[in-house]
Amino acid sequence: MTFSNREDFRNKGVLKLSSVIDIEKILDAQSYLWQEVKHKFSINIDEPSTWFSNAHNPVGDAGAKRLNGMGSIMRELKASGKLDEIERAIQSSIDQVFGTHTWRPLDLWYSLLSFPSSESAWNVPHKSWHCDEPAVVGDAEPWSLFVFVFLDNVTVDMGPTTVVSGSHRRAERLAKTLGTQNHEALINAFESVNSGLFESPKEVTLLPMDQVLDLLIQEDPWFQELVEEGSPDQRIQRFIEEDNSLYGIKQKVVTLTGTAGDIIVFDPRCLHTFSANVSDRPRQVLRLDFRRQL
Ligand SMILES: O=C(O)CCC(=O)C(=O)O
Repeated sequence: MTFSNREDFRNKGVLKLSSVIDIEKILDAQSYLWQEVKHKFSINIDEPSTWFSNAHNPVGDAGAKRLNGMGSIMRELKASGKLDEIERAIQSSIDQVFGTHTWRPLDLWYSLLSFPSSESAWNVPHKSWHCDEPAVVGDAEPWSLFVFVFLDNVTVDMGPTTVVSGSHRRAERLAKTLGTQNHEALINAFESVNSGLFESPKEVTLLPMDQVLDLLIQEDPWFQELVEEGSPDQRIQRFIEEDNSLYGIKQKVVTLTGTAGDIIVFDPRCLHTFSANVSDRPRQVLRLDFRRQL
């Protein structure tokens, strides 16, 4: 069971762990979060008329509207200890899957709160696909794990993060032939998650994250189509429902949906992007990152 979870994560770059956090703790965290949001932005979750009363915040294009300025709220929530019990529950599930003392959380929590947008139908997004870590040759694991924490039920229409599962392995494969050395600046920029991993950073061969999408597009029309517009029916069929693979690696768009109390562990080398929240509820998701232990 544990082994298969780890294998699944290794293959897909995404792993859902259900009911990790007790619902009472989730409801407490929800209420702390919204108290702060109300205090700082005069936004009340139960009163949609308050969500956009400030024309400049939430910000973002038609698809995804987020609150600028959530960083200080998340820092205060973390410092107050109000997220500690949730963090312990997450750590214990991570330990069960990956082994104790293999991954430890950073101090930083992120808010991925997003508000309903003006778009009417959900579609597989075509914009802003990116990776958040380079693919390092000889390293089957990322430097960090992103853990998405569901404070509420999140369905597809609520603008879940979308991920190309398997794409981290396609990036690894490309890195073997097209990776280069002398990326000290890039490696140093990730010091909070990779310090101590490399004796000689300039000799590390890697594929920087800003090269991955273009190279995938060059070798595979599936990725070319991914970044082009199309109707929801056609794109959902092509990218979510159909099975596709190349070089023995399955690729599929998966949506990070879940139930309050679930977590999803994500490999930041996978291509991913936001999607439009076309529902009438804010998406209540937080993110906590873990780093590899030496
Ligand atoms: O808000 C989203 O769904 C996108 C999240 C994302 O890109 C990230 O957490 O790195």
